[in-house]
Amino acid sequence: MTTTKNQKLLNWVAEVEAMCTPDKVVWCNGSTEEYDRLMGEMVASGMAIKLNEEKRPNSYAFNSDPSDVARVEGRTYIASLKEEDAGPTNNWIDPAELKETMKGLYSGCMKGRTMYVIPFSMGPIGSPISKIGVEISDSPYVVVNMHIMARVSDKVLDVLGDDGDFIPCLHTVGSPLEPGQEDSRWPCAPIEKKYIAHFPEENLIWSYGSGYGGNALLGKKCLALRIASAMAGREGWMAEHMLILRFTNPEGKKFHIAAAFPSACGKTNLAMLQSTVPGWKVETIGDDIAWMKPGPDGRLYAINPEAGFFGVAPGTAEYSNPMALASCRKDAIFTNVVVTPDKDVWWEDMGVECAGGTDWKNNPWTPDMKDADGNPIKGAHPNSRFTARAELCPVICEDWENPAGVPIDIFVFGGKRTTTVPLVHEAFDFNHGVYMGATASSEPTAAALDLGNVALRIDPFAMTPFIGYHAGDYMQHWFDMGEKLGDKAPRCFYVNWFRKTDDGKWLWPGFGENSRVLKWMCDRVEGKVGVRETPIGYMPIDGELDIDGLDLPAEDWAELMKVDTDLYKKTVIDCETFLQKFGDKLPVQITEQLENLKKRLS
Ligand code: GTP
Ligand code: SPV
Ligand code: MN
Repeated sequence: MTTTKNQKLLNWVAEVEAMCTPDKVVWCNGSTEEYDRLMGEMVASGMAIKLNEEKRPNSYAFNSDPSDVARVEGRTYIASLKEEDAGPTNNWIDPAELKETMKGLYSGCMKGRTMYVIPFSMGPIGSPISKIGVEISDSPYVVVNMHIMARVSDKVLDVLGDDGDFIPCLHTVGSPLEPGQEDSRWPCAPIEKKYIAHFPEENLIWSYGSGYGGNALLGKKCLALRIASAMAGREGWMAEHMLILRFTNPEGKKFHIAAAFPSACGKTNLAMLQSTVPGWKVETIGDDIAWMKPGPDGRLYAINPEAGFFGVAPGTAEYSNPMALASCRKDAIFTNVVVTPDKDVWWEDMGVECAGGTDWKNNPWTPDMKDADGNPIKGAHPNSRFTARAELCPVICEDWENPAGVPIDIFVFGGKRTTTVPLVHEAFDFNHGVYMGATASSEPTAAALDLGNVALRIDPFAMTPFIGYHAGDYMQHWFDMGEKLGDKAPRCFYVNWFRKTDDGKWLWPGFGENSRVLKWMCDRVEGKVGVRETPIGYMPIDGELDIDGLDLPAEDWAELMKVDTDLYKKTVIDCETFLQKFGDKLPVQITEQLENLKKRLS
């Protein structure tokens, strides 16, 4: 039951109940009691595994259905009233038609299940910058994850009051149960029935058929990026797929950096990096999403709307990201990892040996197992994830929940490029930085299921799957923000931690050593170091980006710092082809930047 008198909310809940016909409705309050009760029920039903209380207190593991392991971009829709408002990077269906189709699917979809009503706040509860959402879901897994990722509480309903507005987020796993029918361990619908739908003009989200991550935890990608980016475009702020960190120098001067890398390209790692530069320290503010607004002093201020980390498990190790490991030492949820015989968790490149256990498909597994082609069988899915409370991160910044946000000094763009793109370069000016962001490119990762066999994806601002409107208008919005911020706009840089040698080894050590690159950026902001001009941007003068003490052969460093104009020309052709899709919505500033770049490269 609920005490809310908010009529819009009560009407919506009643409507959804009538359409989805659950066995019962439960209003969630975010309490520990609620969390423990749902986990208890899921352990009893076999959906969750309670981990070893001594090794991993208050933590649980889940295995998804093998078909439901990541976001599904091909089934994600921006259903704006007009097709041209969704633009060339989004899937579009007429909203009336999509609602008809989805209502057909929603009809009776929660039969045999409990319908949870989850009031949540993205951003600190009650802060003027925060947004209130209410997710309706028939997945208890969604409820417990939302407890960690968003702020679920009765207090949200107090703030909402009798006539406050909220963003309705409707979710179902799309798997009704007939009387007596046994539930599957991870109910979901087949891919062709999945819909992750957004109605940007109505601030409305409808998700059907998936229980996983960004498809189901609707506060995250659906609300805080797709719906929020559309709002931000209308209202003059920014909602970006960016980590936020504070980098403090030995004198105590603070720099704030926001960085956009595509999914599974290093945001969580950079956000909690252990600096190897003596006296310099990183503190985490956010690892995935930034909401930014110009502040009273004309600078751009950022907050992290989330309350937890939904991080990529594989590769998270003591040597790579000890702060992420520490964040999931207790109170954590693991999805699609190995569960060891002593009921702890393991994944590939965790930096510790594992004799075997139960793999992400719930089968007995040992590390020597091979598939039919002789390749090792992975114990954890490449997109397996941990859900961890941000406040457990040992380097969480004291200002991480400050509703005023932190002033951004530096924007960083990037992606995974095993060739072509050097370790770091700087934009000539803000508009050039926007061009860099708009043409950022990356090789595909396991974070989305259906990208197909593309070798390279141009991924503007790492936002391609998350822009809730026309990507050309979105790019224009970036230029407009630059104009508004003037000389207070952040400095822009482009990085690539992922260059490989011909025999497949990383050229750059990465992880903590990335602090050397961040320090060079801060030195640039302070005017302490110079640059050499290249066709693609400013690059470090030899010796000014400190690589002392690294085991880095001179020829590898030269490779990391090289601008191969022939390879770059190819990338520019790919970018141009991509940008042509924008037609007359392509900002003139982009065309200008592209022409200038071509001239510099020729
Ligand atoms: P999403 O949560 O999907 O948005 O991903 P993310 O951008 O937060 O990526 P994350 O930090 O989780 O990193 C993804 C993968 O890249 C992990 O397997 C990391 O170990 C690896 N990685 C991150 N930083 C580096 C780096 O500097 N060098 C190398 N070689 N790998 C890295
Ligand atoms: C991403 O894919 O960028 C993620 C994971 O952060 S998910 O929440 O599934 O979108
Ligand atoms: Mn992400």
